[in-house]
Amino acid sequence: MTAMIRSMKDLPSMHLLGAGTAMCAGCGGLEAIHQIYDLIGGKTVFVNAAGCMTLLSTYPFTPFRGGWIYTSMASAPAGAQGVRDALDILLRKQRIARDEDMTAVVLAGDGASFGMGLSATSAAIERGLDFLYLCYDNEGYGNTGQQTSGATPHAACTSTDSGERGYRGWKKDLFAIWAAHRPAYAATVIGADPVDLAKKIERALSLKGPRLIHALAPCPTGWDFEPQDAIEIGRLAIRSGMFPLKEYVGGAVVHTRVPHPRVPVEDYLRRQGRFAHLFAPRRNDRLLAEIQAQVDAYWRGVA
Ligand SMILES: Cc1ncc(C[n+]2csc(CCOP(=O)(O)OP(=O)(O)O)c2C)c(N)n1
Ligand code: SF4
Ligand SMILES: [Mg+2]
Repeated sequence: MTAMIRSMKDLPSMHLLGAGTAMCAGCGGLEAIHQIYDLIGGKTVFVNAAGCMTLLSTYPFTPFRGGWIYTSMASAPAGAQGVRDALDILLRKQRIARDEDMTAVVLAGDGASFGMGLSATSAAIERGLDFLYLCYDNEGYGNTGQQTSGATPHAACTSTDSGERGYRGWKKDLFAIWAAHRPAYAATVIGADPVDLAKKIERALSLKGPRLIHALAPCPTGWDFEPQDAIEIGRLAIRSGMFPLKEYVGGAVVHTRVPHPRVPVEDYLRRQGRFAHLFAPRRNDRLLAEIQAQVDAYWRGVA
């Protein structure tokens, strides 16, 4: 097998992604990106905002078979605009053929997607930019030590919010922020449900315009659980209703999985060290009830 590999392009993507990199074992973001990359393939230019996934590339190598560009945290959607414009000019001047066209793909974490890059994202959607936006959401600034981000869930402990209450704020709703812009498509996915993920990627690829794929990324390092539990934690995020799987297309929101019966949120929370303060030294019934009530209210609103 080794003798047949003449270049990086001869390797299947599953081997390329993560090979020789500094990613953590059990990384849920990497799991989702593996699956997504297998579907969207190498005719892509990845515009990667600074974060954990930039470690996939070690200059001068990148596991992406198309193109890869590194940007500052706030600038990936602007970078994607530049890529799209350049490709359109090359097409117009017939410097590349139609079948050589590529898809501009933003790859960004939640810190970039929910916070620093939000204004550039909003502007790109407003302009109707034809791009895919992949947000892997590990619910904190993972690469710099899991500081609180706009995606951090209520009561979670991070390196900047600790103590009995953890983070006092609430996770922003990125899907709703995108939907309010009336994009071509928006979906939430998780690597632990590959069938649902694959259907959504296929739907996104069949459309043009701004398209969001928001992947929850269970993060053993930042959430404090054993790497082998990553899939189980991801499934519990869905079964507890904490992370709804849904899509926005043609102006309508459809839930693609409705957990029934839902397991209590504490089944999900107690598996993660970032919520350990809710269970010991004393059980914090008030905070647990607050989180459960918010999830219950969400699902009451789902027809
Ligand atoms: C403007 C700016 N501020 C801070 C940083 C330092 N920095 C690099 S990666 C990172 C964390 C990014 O968090 P997120 O987008 O959630 O991605 P993750 O690291 O979790 O994969 C930070 C703060 C930066 N690159 N640019
Ligand atoms: S810190 Fe979390 S998101 Fe980043 S590589 Fe490690 S497991 Fe993945
Ligand atoms: Mg993050």
